[in-house]
Amino acid sequence: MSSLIADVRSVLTDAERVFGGLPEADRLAQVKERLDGPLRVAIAGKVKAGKSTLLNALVGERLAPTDTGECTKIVTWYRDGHTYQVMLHPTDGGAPTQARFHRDDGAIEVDLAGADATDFDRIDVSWPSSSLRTMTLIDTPGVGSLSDGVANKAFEFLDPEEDETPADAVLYLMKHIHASDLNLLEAFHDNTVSQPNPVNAVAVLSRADEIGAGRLDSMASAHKIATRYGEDGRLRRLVQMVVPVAGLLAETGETLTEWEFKSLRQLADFPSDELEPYLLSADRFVEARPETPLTSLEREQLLGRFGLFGVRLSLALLGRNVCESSAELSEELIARSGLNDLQTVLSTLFMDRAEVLKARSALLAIEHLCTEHPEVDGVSTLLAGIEQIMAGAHPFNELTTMAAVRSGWVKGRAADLKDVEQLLGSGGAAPWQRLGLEEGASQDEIRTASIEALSRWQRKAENPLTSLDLVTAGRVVIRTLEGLITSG
Ligand SMILES: Nc1nc2c(ncn2[C@@H]2O[C@H](COP(=O)(O)OP(=O)(O)O)[C@@H](O)[C@H]2O)c(=O)[nH]1
Ligand SMILES: [Mg+2]
Repeated sequence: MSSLIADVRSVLTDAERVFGGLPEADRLAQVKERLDGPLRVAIAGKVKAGKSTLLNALVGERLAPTDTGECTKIVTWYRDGHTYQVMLHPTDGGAPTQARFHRDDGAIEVDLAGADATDFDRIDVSWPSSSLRTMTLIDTPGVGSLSDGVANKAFEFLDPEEDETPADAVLYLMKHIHASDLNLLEAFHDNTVSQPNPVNAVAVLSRADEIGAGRLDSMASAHKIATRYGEDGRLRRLVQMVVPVAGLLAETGETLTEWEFKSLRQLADFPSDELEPYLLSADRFVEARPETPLTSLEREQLLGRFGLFGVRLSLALLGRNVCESSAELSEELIARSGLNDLQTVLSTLFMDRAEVLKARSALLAIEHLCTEHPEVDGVSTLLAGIEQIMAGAHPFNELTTMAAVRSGWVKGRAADLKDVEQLLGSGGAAPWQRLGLEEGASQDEIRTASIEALSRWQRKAENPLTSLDLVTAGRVVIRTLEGLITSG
């Protein structure tokens, strides 16, 4: 792994020599900074898919403004920093300027000083936050139903044809599968390291609590639907998996206030058979008779923070004394929102592979610079060097092979294909995950399982009845297993 990073750094040094003294050298400095920095994860999807809400849940703070507002039309980066600072990057390529901002209910409202949202390419927020230390999060405006200008901007951002991809990985939020969702995903992927590549994308079935119209089994239904989506051939080609998340519940769980807890407590103490009819719809809940606890306005406020499902769930948890303090309620809401599951997925699929994903982005960026400037001396040697790493580096071969299997291009028995995917790390890159062992498996167990899998795949690769594609995939698997055995 680190030899890959070393190779990439050496290409970068060569590139610095080739572009030395030219204005493009700046771009290389950015590539270098990016290689050293946290993984960049973009949150994409249609307007109102719940992107900003989920971003806040991941950060654990209400930073990104939700719903509409001028600033939600601009791509916004949230990164860890020593100070609280907001920079505006003008569309015309001019120098970024520092902006004033205030917080509205936590959300950072940036003062554009009378300028238009289209005047800016991006907003860069630096914010001291431990969650952002390992991962820079990029909130995107979302495609569809807003003005065309904004939609185009989101496409440009995600489409690597326009520039090197600004993100190393992407979380794609969707409420339902629409044809246009699939096109957007395809636009994000590139053909350089591989064919359309599911390795750096995970889909989130967002606003999962709304699936069962507020019923308490909503999340169970959402899990079933997510599993079904995850088996859909078109989606498998594009994302690693589909995770259901109720972002609003997660965000509120992370930022629960004492007032909210007390208000829910009051509602939970009210006779439940009298309250029940008002919990059937949002309108009824807000317009409930005056003798129910809280004012209409307060109930509406709760609804905005919890959603109908969240209110019902909280009342059930408090009523049955499952939760007795705001800390307990908060923990329970987060667990039931699916946020913890998403975080596990992010850490096994993205963070554990951060070096490979960053190396990939860096090579793509240098390659892009080279193809833009074929006239510069030494560019063709650089391109050949990049090509060599792309084709030869084992971590990239793993990614390419995994993508090929998931795309249905490799023919073979379902069990074999599943075995290939797992060994290549589709369920996590740690040795125990690849070998399907328990977490904490000993070196001996890992070694034994690796040797067993190795001889299995050697036999398959030599079997004349194995399809040529599967033999090729099998060779990559064999190389992975040899690595596990020698490093163990
Ligand atoms: N019920 C429910 N509402 C949500 C959820 N996530 C977001 N919303 C609401 O959907 C609206 C749009 O959310 P936002 O995060 O701004 O979506 P974005 O346009 O994709 O960034 C807001 O009113 C949110 O409160 C969710 O998980 N459940
Ligand atoms: Mg938003």
